[in-house]
Amino acid sequence: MNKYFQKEMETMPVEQIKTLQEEKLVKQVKYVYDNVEYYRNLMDKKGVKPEDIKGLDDLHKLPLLCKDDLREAYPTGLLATDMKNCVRIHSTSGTTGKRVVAFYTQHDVDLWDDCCARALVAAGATDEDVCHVAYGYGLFTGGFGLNGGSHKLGCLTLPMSSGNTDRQIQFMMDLKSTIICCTPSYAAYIAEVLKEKGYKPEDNHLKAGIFGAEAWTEEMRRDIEKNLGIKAYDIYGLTEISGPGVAFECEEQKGMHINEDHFVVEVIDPDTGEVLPEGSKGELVFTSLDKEAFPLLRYRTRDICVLSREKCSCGRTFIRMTKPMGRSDDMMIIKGVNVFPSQIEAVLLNENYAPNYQIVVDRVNNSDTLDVYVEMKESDFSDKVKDMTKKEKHLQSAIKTMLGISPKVHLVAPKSIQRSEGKAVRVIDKRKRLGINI
Ligand code: DLL
Repeated sequence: MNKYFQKEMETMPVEQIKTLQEEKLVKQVKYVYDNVEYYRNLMDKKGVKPEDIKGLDDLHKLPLLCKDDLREAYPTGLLATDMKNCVRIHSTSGTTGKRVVAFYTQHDVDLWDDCCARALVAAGATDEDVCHVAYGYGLFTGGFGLNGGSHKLGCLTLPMSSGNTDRQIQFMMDLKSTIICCTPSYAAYIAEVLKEKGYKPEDNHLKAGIFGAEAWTEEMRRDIEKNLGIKAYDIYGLTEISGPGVAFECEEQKGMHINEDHFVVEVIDPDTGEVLPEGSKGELVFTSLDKEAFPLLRYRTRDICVLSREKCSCGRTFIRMTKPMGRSDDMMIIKGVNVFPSQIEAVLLNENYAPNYQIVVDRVNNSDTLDVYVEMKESDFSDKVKDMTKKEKHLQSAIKTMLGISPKVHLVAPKSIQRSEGKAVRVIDKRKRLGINI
């Protein structure tokens, strides 16, 4: 069984990776300057010319690019090639403002497929596997991305898309799916429905799952692994930088290897934009190295992570990123305290609740309120008010210990919180209606 999809790249000595990145970077910067007026203007404003970028040490001289730039340049302002050379678009699921549209040439799709194939192989997949892709297909990159990787590897690909969970289960059982790719929240839901239908974890043929596109905790990983009887791997990516497969987990499950032959990564202080030394916690910034249609230089992801160059026992030499610790724009400030939904999720799973919850933030009489709605498991459900109140108080105090502020916890009936088939909506921040800048 092959341990790597592209061994030469994935295990290249670090010094060589850096040399490769330098060569590609110089070319990509010139290509962007020559072909993307929007970015050329930003560089001119900063007084940087392509000749000033001779290697990785010069990267910080380039202007940072953020989502607002992409919105401003919508739809084609950052396109670097003629539209006739493009074969596909994808788009973000943004609910506010203009969507972001990313373009791909065939070359871009090929590289992206490689990245996803690497992720599949790292999760133990071979061409003998049946790869069940239950990420959404369409403008979202999840379905097509993993589909492309699965094809390239030669798996039998089931392009299920998300939703219609009964049909997912029927195909999974009848066609003996061995690898499942979907959001972690959908995997948890599929596991729940399997259980309801009377299946035990050992009844399915799955051996691994490739889950990403949203924040999920180690506790949730253990839950999914137990309930589906699989090993659960993380995968990271974003539409602007291609889609899933920018980084992927190996059997170590200690952070995700970033495909450094295609992307350079930096970590910056989200407030000042200053580049931070390796090992610091900060915002991830990516620079594409060999894209044709939608190359982005120094794109701010808003994802907060730590990078590590520590040697990995899997043999891959690509730098690793931690699971994003929430997005800097996912972070809620409640009563002045920074709160990430993942902190609340970790408490709930530690306390043996299922990952079905919703967080509602509001402001009443000028004071922030935090309500956490948590679904009971069937087995824990009680119609005795006293029992429920005791459980709510216990959870309230566990969350207070984690966050430092006290939420109001509401235990709600099993199945009363809407399940997600794609990215779960965990937070409703009602303060937005007050025009508060949150
Ligand atoms: O979510 C691409 C993707 C599809 C990744 C399938 C993995 C699997 P967007 O819709 O553009 O693209 O959202 C990108 O999702 O900036 C992160 O905040 C978040 N995200 C993606 N992967 C992870 C992950 C896809 N593994 C945004 N853990 C990113 C936590 C993730 N957050």
